[in-house]
Amino acid sequence: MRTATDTPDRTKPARVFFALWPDAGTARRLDDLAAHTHASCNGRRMRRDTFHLTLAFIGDIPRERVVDLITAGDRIPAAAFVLKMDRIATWRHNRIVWAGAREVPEALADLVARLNVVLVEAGFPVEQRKFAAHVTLLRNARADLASDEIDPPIDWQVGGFALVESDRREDGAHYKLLKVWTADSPLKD
Ligand code: 2AM
Repeated sequence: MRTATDTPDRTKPARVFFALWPDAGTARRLDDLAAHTHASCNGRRMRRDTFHLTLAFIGDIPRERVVDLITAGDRIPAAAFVLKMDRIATWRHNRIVWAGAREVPEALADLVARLNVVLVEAGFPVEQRKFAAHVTLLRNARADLASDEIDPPIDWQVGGFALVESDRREDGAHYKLLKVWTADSPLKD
């Protein structure tokens, strides 16, 4: 996270994306999983405060357009739902070890679809590849996972979504939540 003295350079583009940001308990579980997996896969562990699930990656935009993204996000109702993280896997092409869900809940698929609609309407580029719900745990990992199960699964109580700015530094990316949209109604079972 940024500190108050770490103000962004207004002339530099902002690298932004929409994401689900985990609560502290979920982040802790993901961190334990990353630690356990790191023992066999090596690679670089993501810091606990950086875990997230990207919903829509936008990339570099002029900073003055951030307000348009906030307006776009304002058009979407933030839903509460449970995301059952029960799968861990590796992508060999980029050597990422990630946690995900065997089943994408309808509320999550719906959120991604709605985001894509409002982003297109606001003139932002959207990802053409199929949405791959994942939380990156390790980068530059060796691909030798002992199991693809997260056991017991991590029940992530999603309570909304966020617009996030990424600041890439030598020690890895640092993230700033530019706006968080929180669900009005409590989680339904
Ligand atoms: P990753 O963890 O699999 O690299 C910030 O970079 C977030 O946006 C990360 O979660 C990253 O996924 C994701 N992302 C999605 N598409 C991206 C792209 N084209 N370039 C960089 N990051 C992307």
